[in-house]
Amino acid sequence: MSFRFVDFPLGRDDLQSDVLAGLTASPKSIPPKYFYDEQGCRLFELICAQPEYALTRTERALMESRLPEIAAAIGAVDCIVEPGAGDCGKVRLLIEALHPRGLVVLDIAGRALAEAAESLSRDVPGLAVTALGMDFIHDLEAAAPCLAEGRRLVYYPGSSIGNFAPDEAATLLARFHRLAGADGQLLIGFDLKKDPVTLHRAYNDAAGITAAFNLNLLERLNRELGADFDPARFRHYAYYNPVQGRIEMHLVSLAGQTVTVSGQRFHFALGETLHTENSYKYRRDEFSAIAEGAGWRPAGEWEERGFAIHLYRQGDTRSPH
Ligand code: AVI
Repeated sequence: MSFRFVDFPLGRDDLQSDVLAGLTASPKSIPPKYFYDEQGCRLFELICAQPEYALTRTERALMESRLPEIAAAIGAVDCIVEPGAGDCGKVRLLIEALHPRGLVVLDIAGRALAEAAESLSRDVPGLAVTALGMDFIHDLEAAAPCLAEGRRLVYYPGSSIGNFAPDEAATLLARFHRLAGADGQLLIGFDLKKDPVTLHRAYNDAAGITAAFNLNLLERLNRELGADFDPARFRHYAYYNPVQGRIEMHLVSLAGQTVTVSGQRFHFALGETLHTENSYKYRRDEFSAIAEGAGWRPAGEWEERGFAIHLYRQGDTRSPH
C-alpha cells in the first residue's frame, strides 16, 4: 500500500470576507461551496437519497451499466485525478475497471479526504494514492507536481460542474485540460435539461431535506461568524429558470429584518432574497461546445434518464482560457 497526504493551507476560502462581500452586494448572495460544513455534507447525502433527486442514483446506475464500454473508450490510464473527491466513493468503480498505477484525489475537506483515501489505498494494493487537502478552485495548479507521468484521466462526476456559471465552467475545464497534459482525458458527469417540473421537484423534495440544506447555511453563519439569523424568518425557495437554464436556490426573507454578521448589520426587506446556489442544466450540444472551447475533443458520451457522462481527449490546444 502506498499513501500520502499533503495539506495545502494557502488559498483557503475565507468564509468571513466572502460572506460580508456577498451580503453587501445587490442582490445578496453567498457562494454555494459554504453549504458543506459537517451538517451540510450529511444533508447533501440525504438529498441524494430522496426520490425526487435522481441525479446521483442515475449517474451511479449509468456508470455501473456502461462501465465496460466507458473503460474501453478510455483505454490505458496511468493516473486518475479527481477534484472534489469527497469520500472517494465514486472513483472506486473506475479504479476496478482501469487499474491505474496512481490516484490523486483533491478536496477542501482535507481530513475526511485523507481518511477515505487511505482506506481506499488499503483496499487496492499496488495503487499509489495521493490525497491533497486543497480548494482546487484556488490551487488546482499546485497539484501538477504530485501527478504521475503518463496518461492521465481527470474525473469530475456528480454534475458539480453545474454549480459554476457557463463561463466559469469553461475556465475550469481549460484548467483541467492543462493539468491532464499530453494524452490526457476528461470523464465528466452533468445533469441534462429536462421537464422543468421534474427539475423543480428535485430541489423541492417533499421531506424538506433540500430546504434544511439551504437553511443550514444560516445556522453555519450563526455558529462560525457569530451571526444572529433566525432561520424561521427565511423561506427556502428553489425554482427552474428556463431562460438561464438553471435551478436557482434562494433564501427569501419573510419579514423586514436586520441581521448582524461578524459585527456588521445587514437589512433584509420583506421578500428580499439571499441567492445561495445555481445548478446549471445543459443539452449535450451545449455542454460539448463549452468543453471544446476549453480545448477538449469529444471521445464518447453515455446518457440515461436525464443524466450524461462525456469523455473528452486532448484536442488541438486552442483553449482561449
Ligand atoms: C453538488 N451539486 C451538483 C448539487 C446540485 O444538484 O447542484 C447540489 C445540490 N443543491 C441542492 N440539491 C443538490
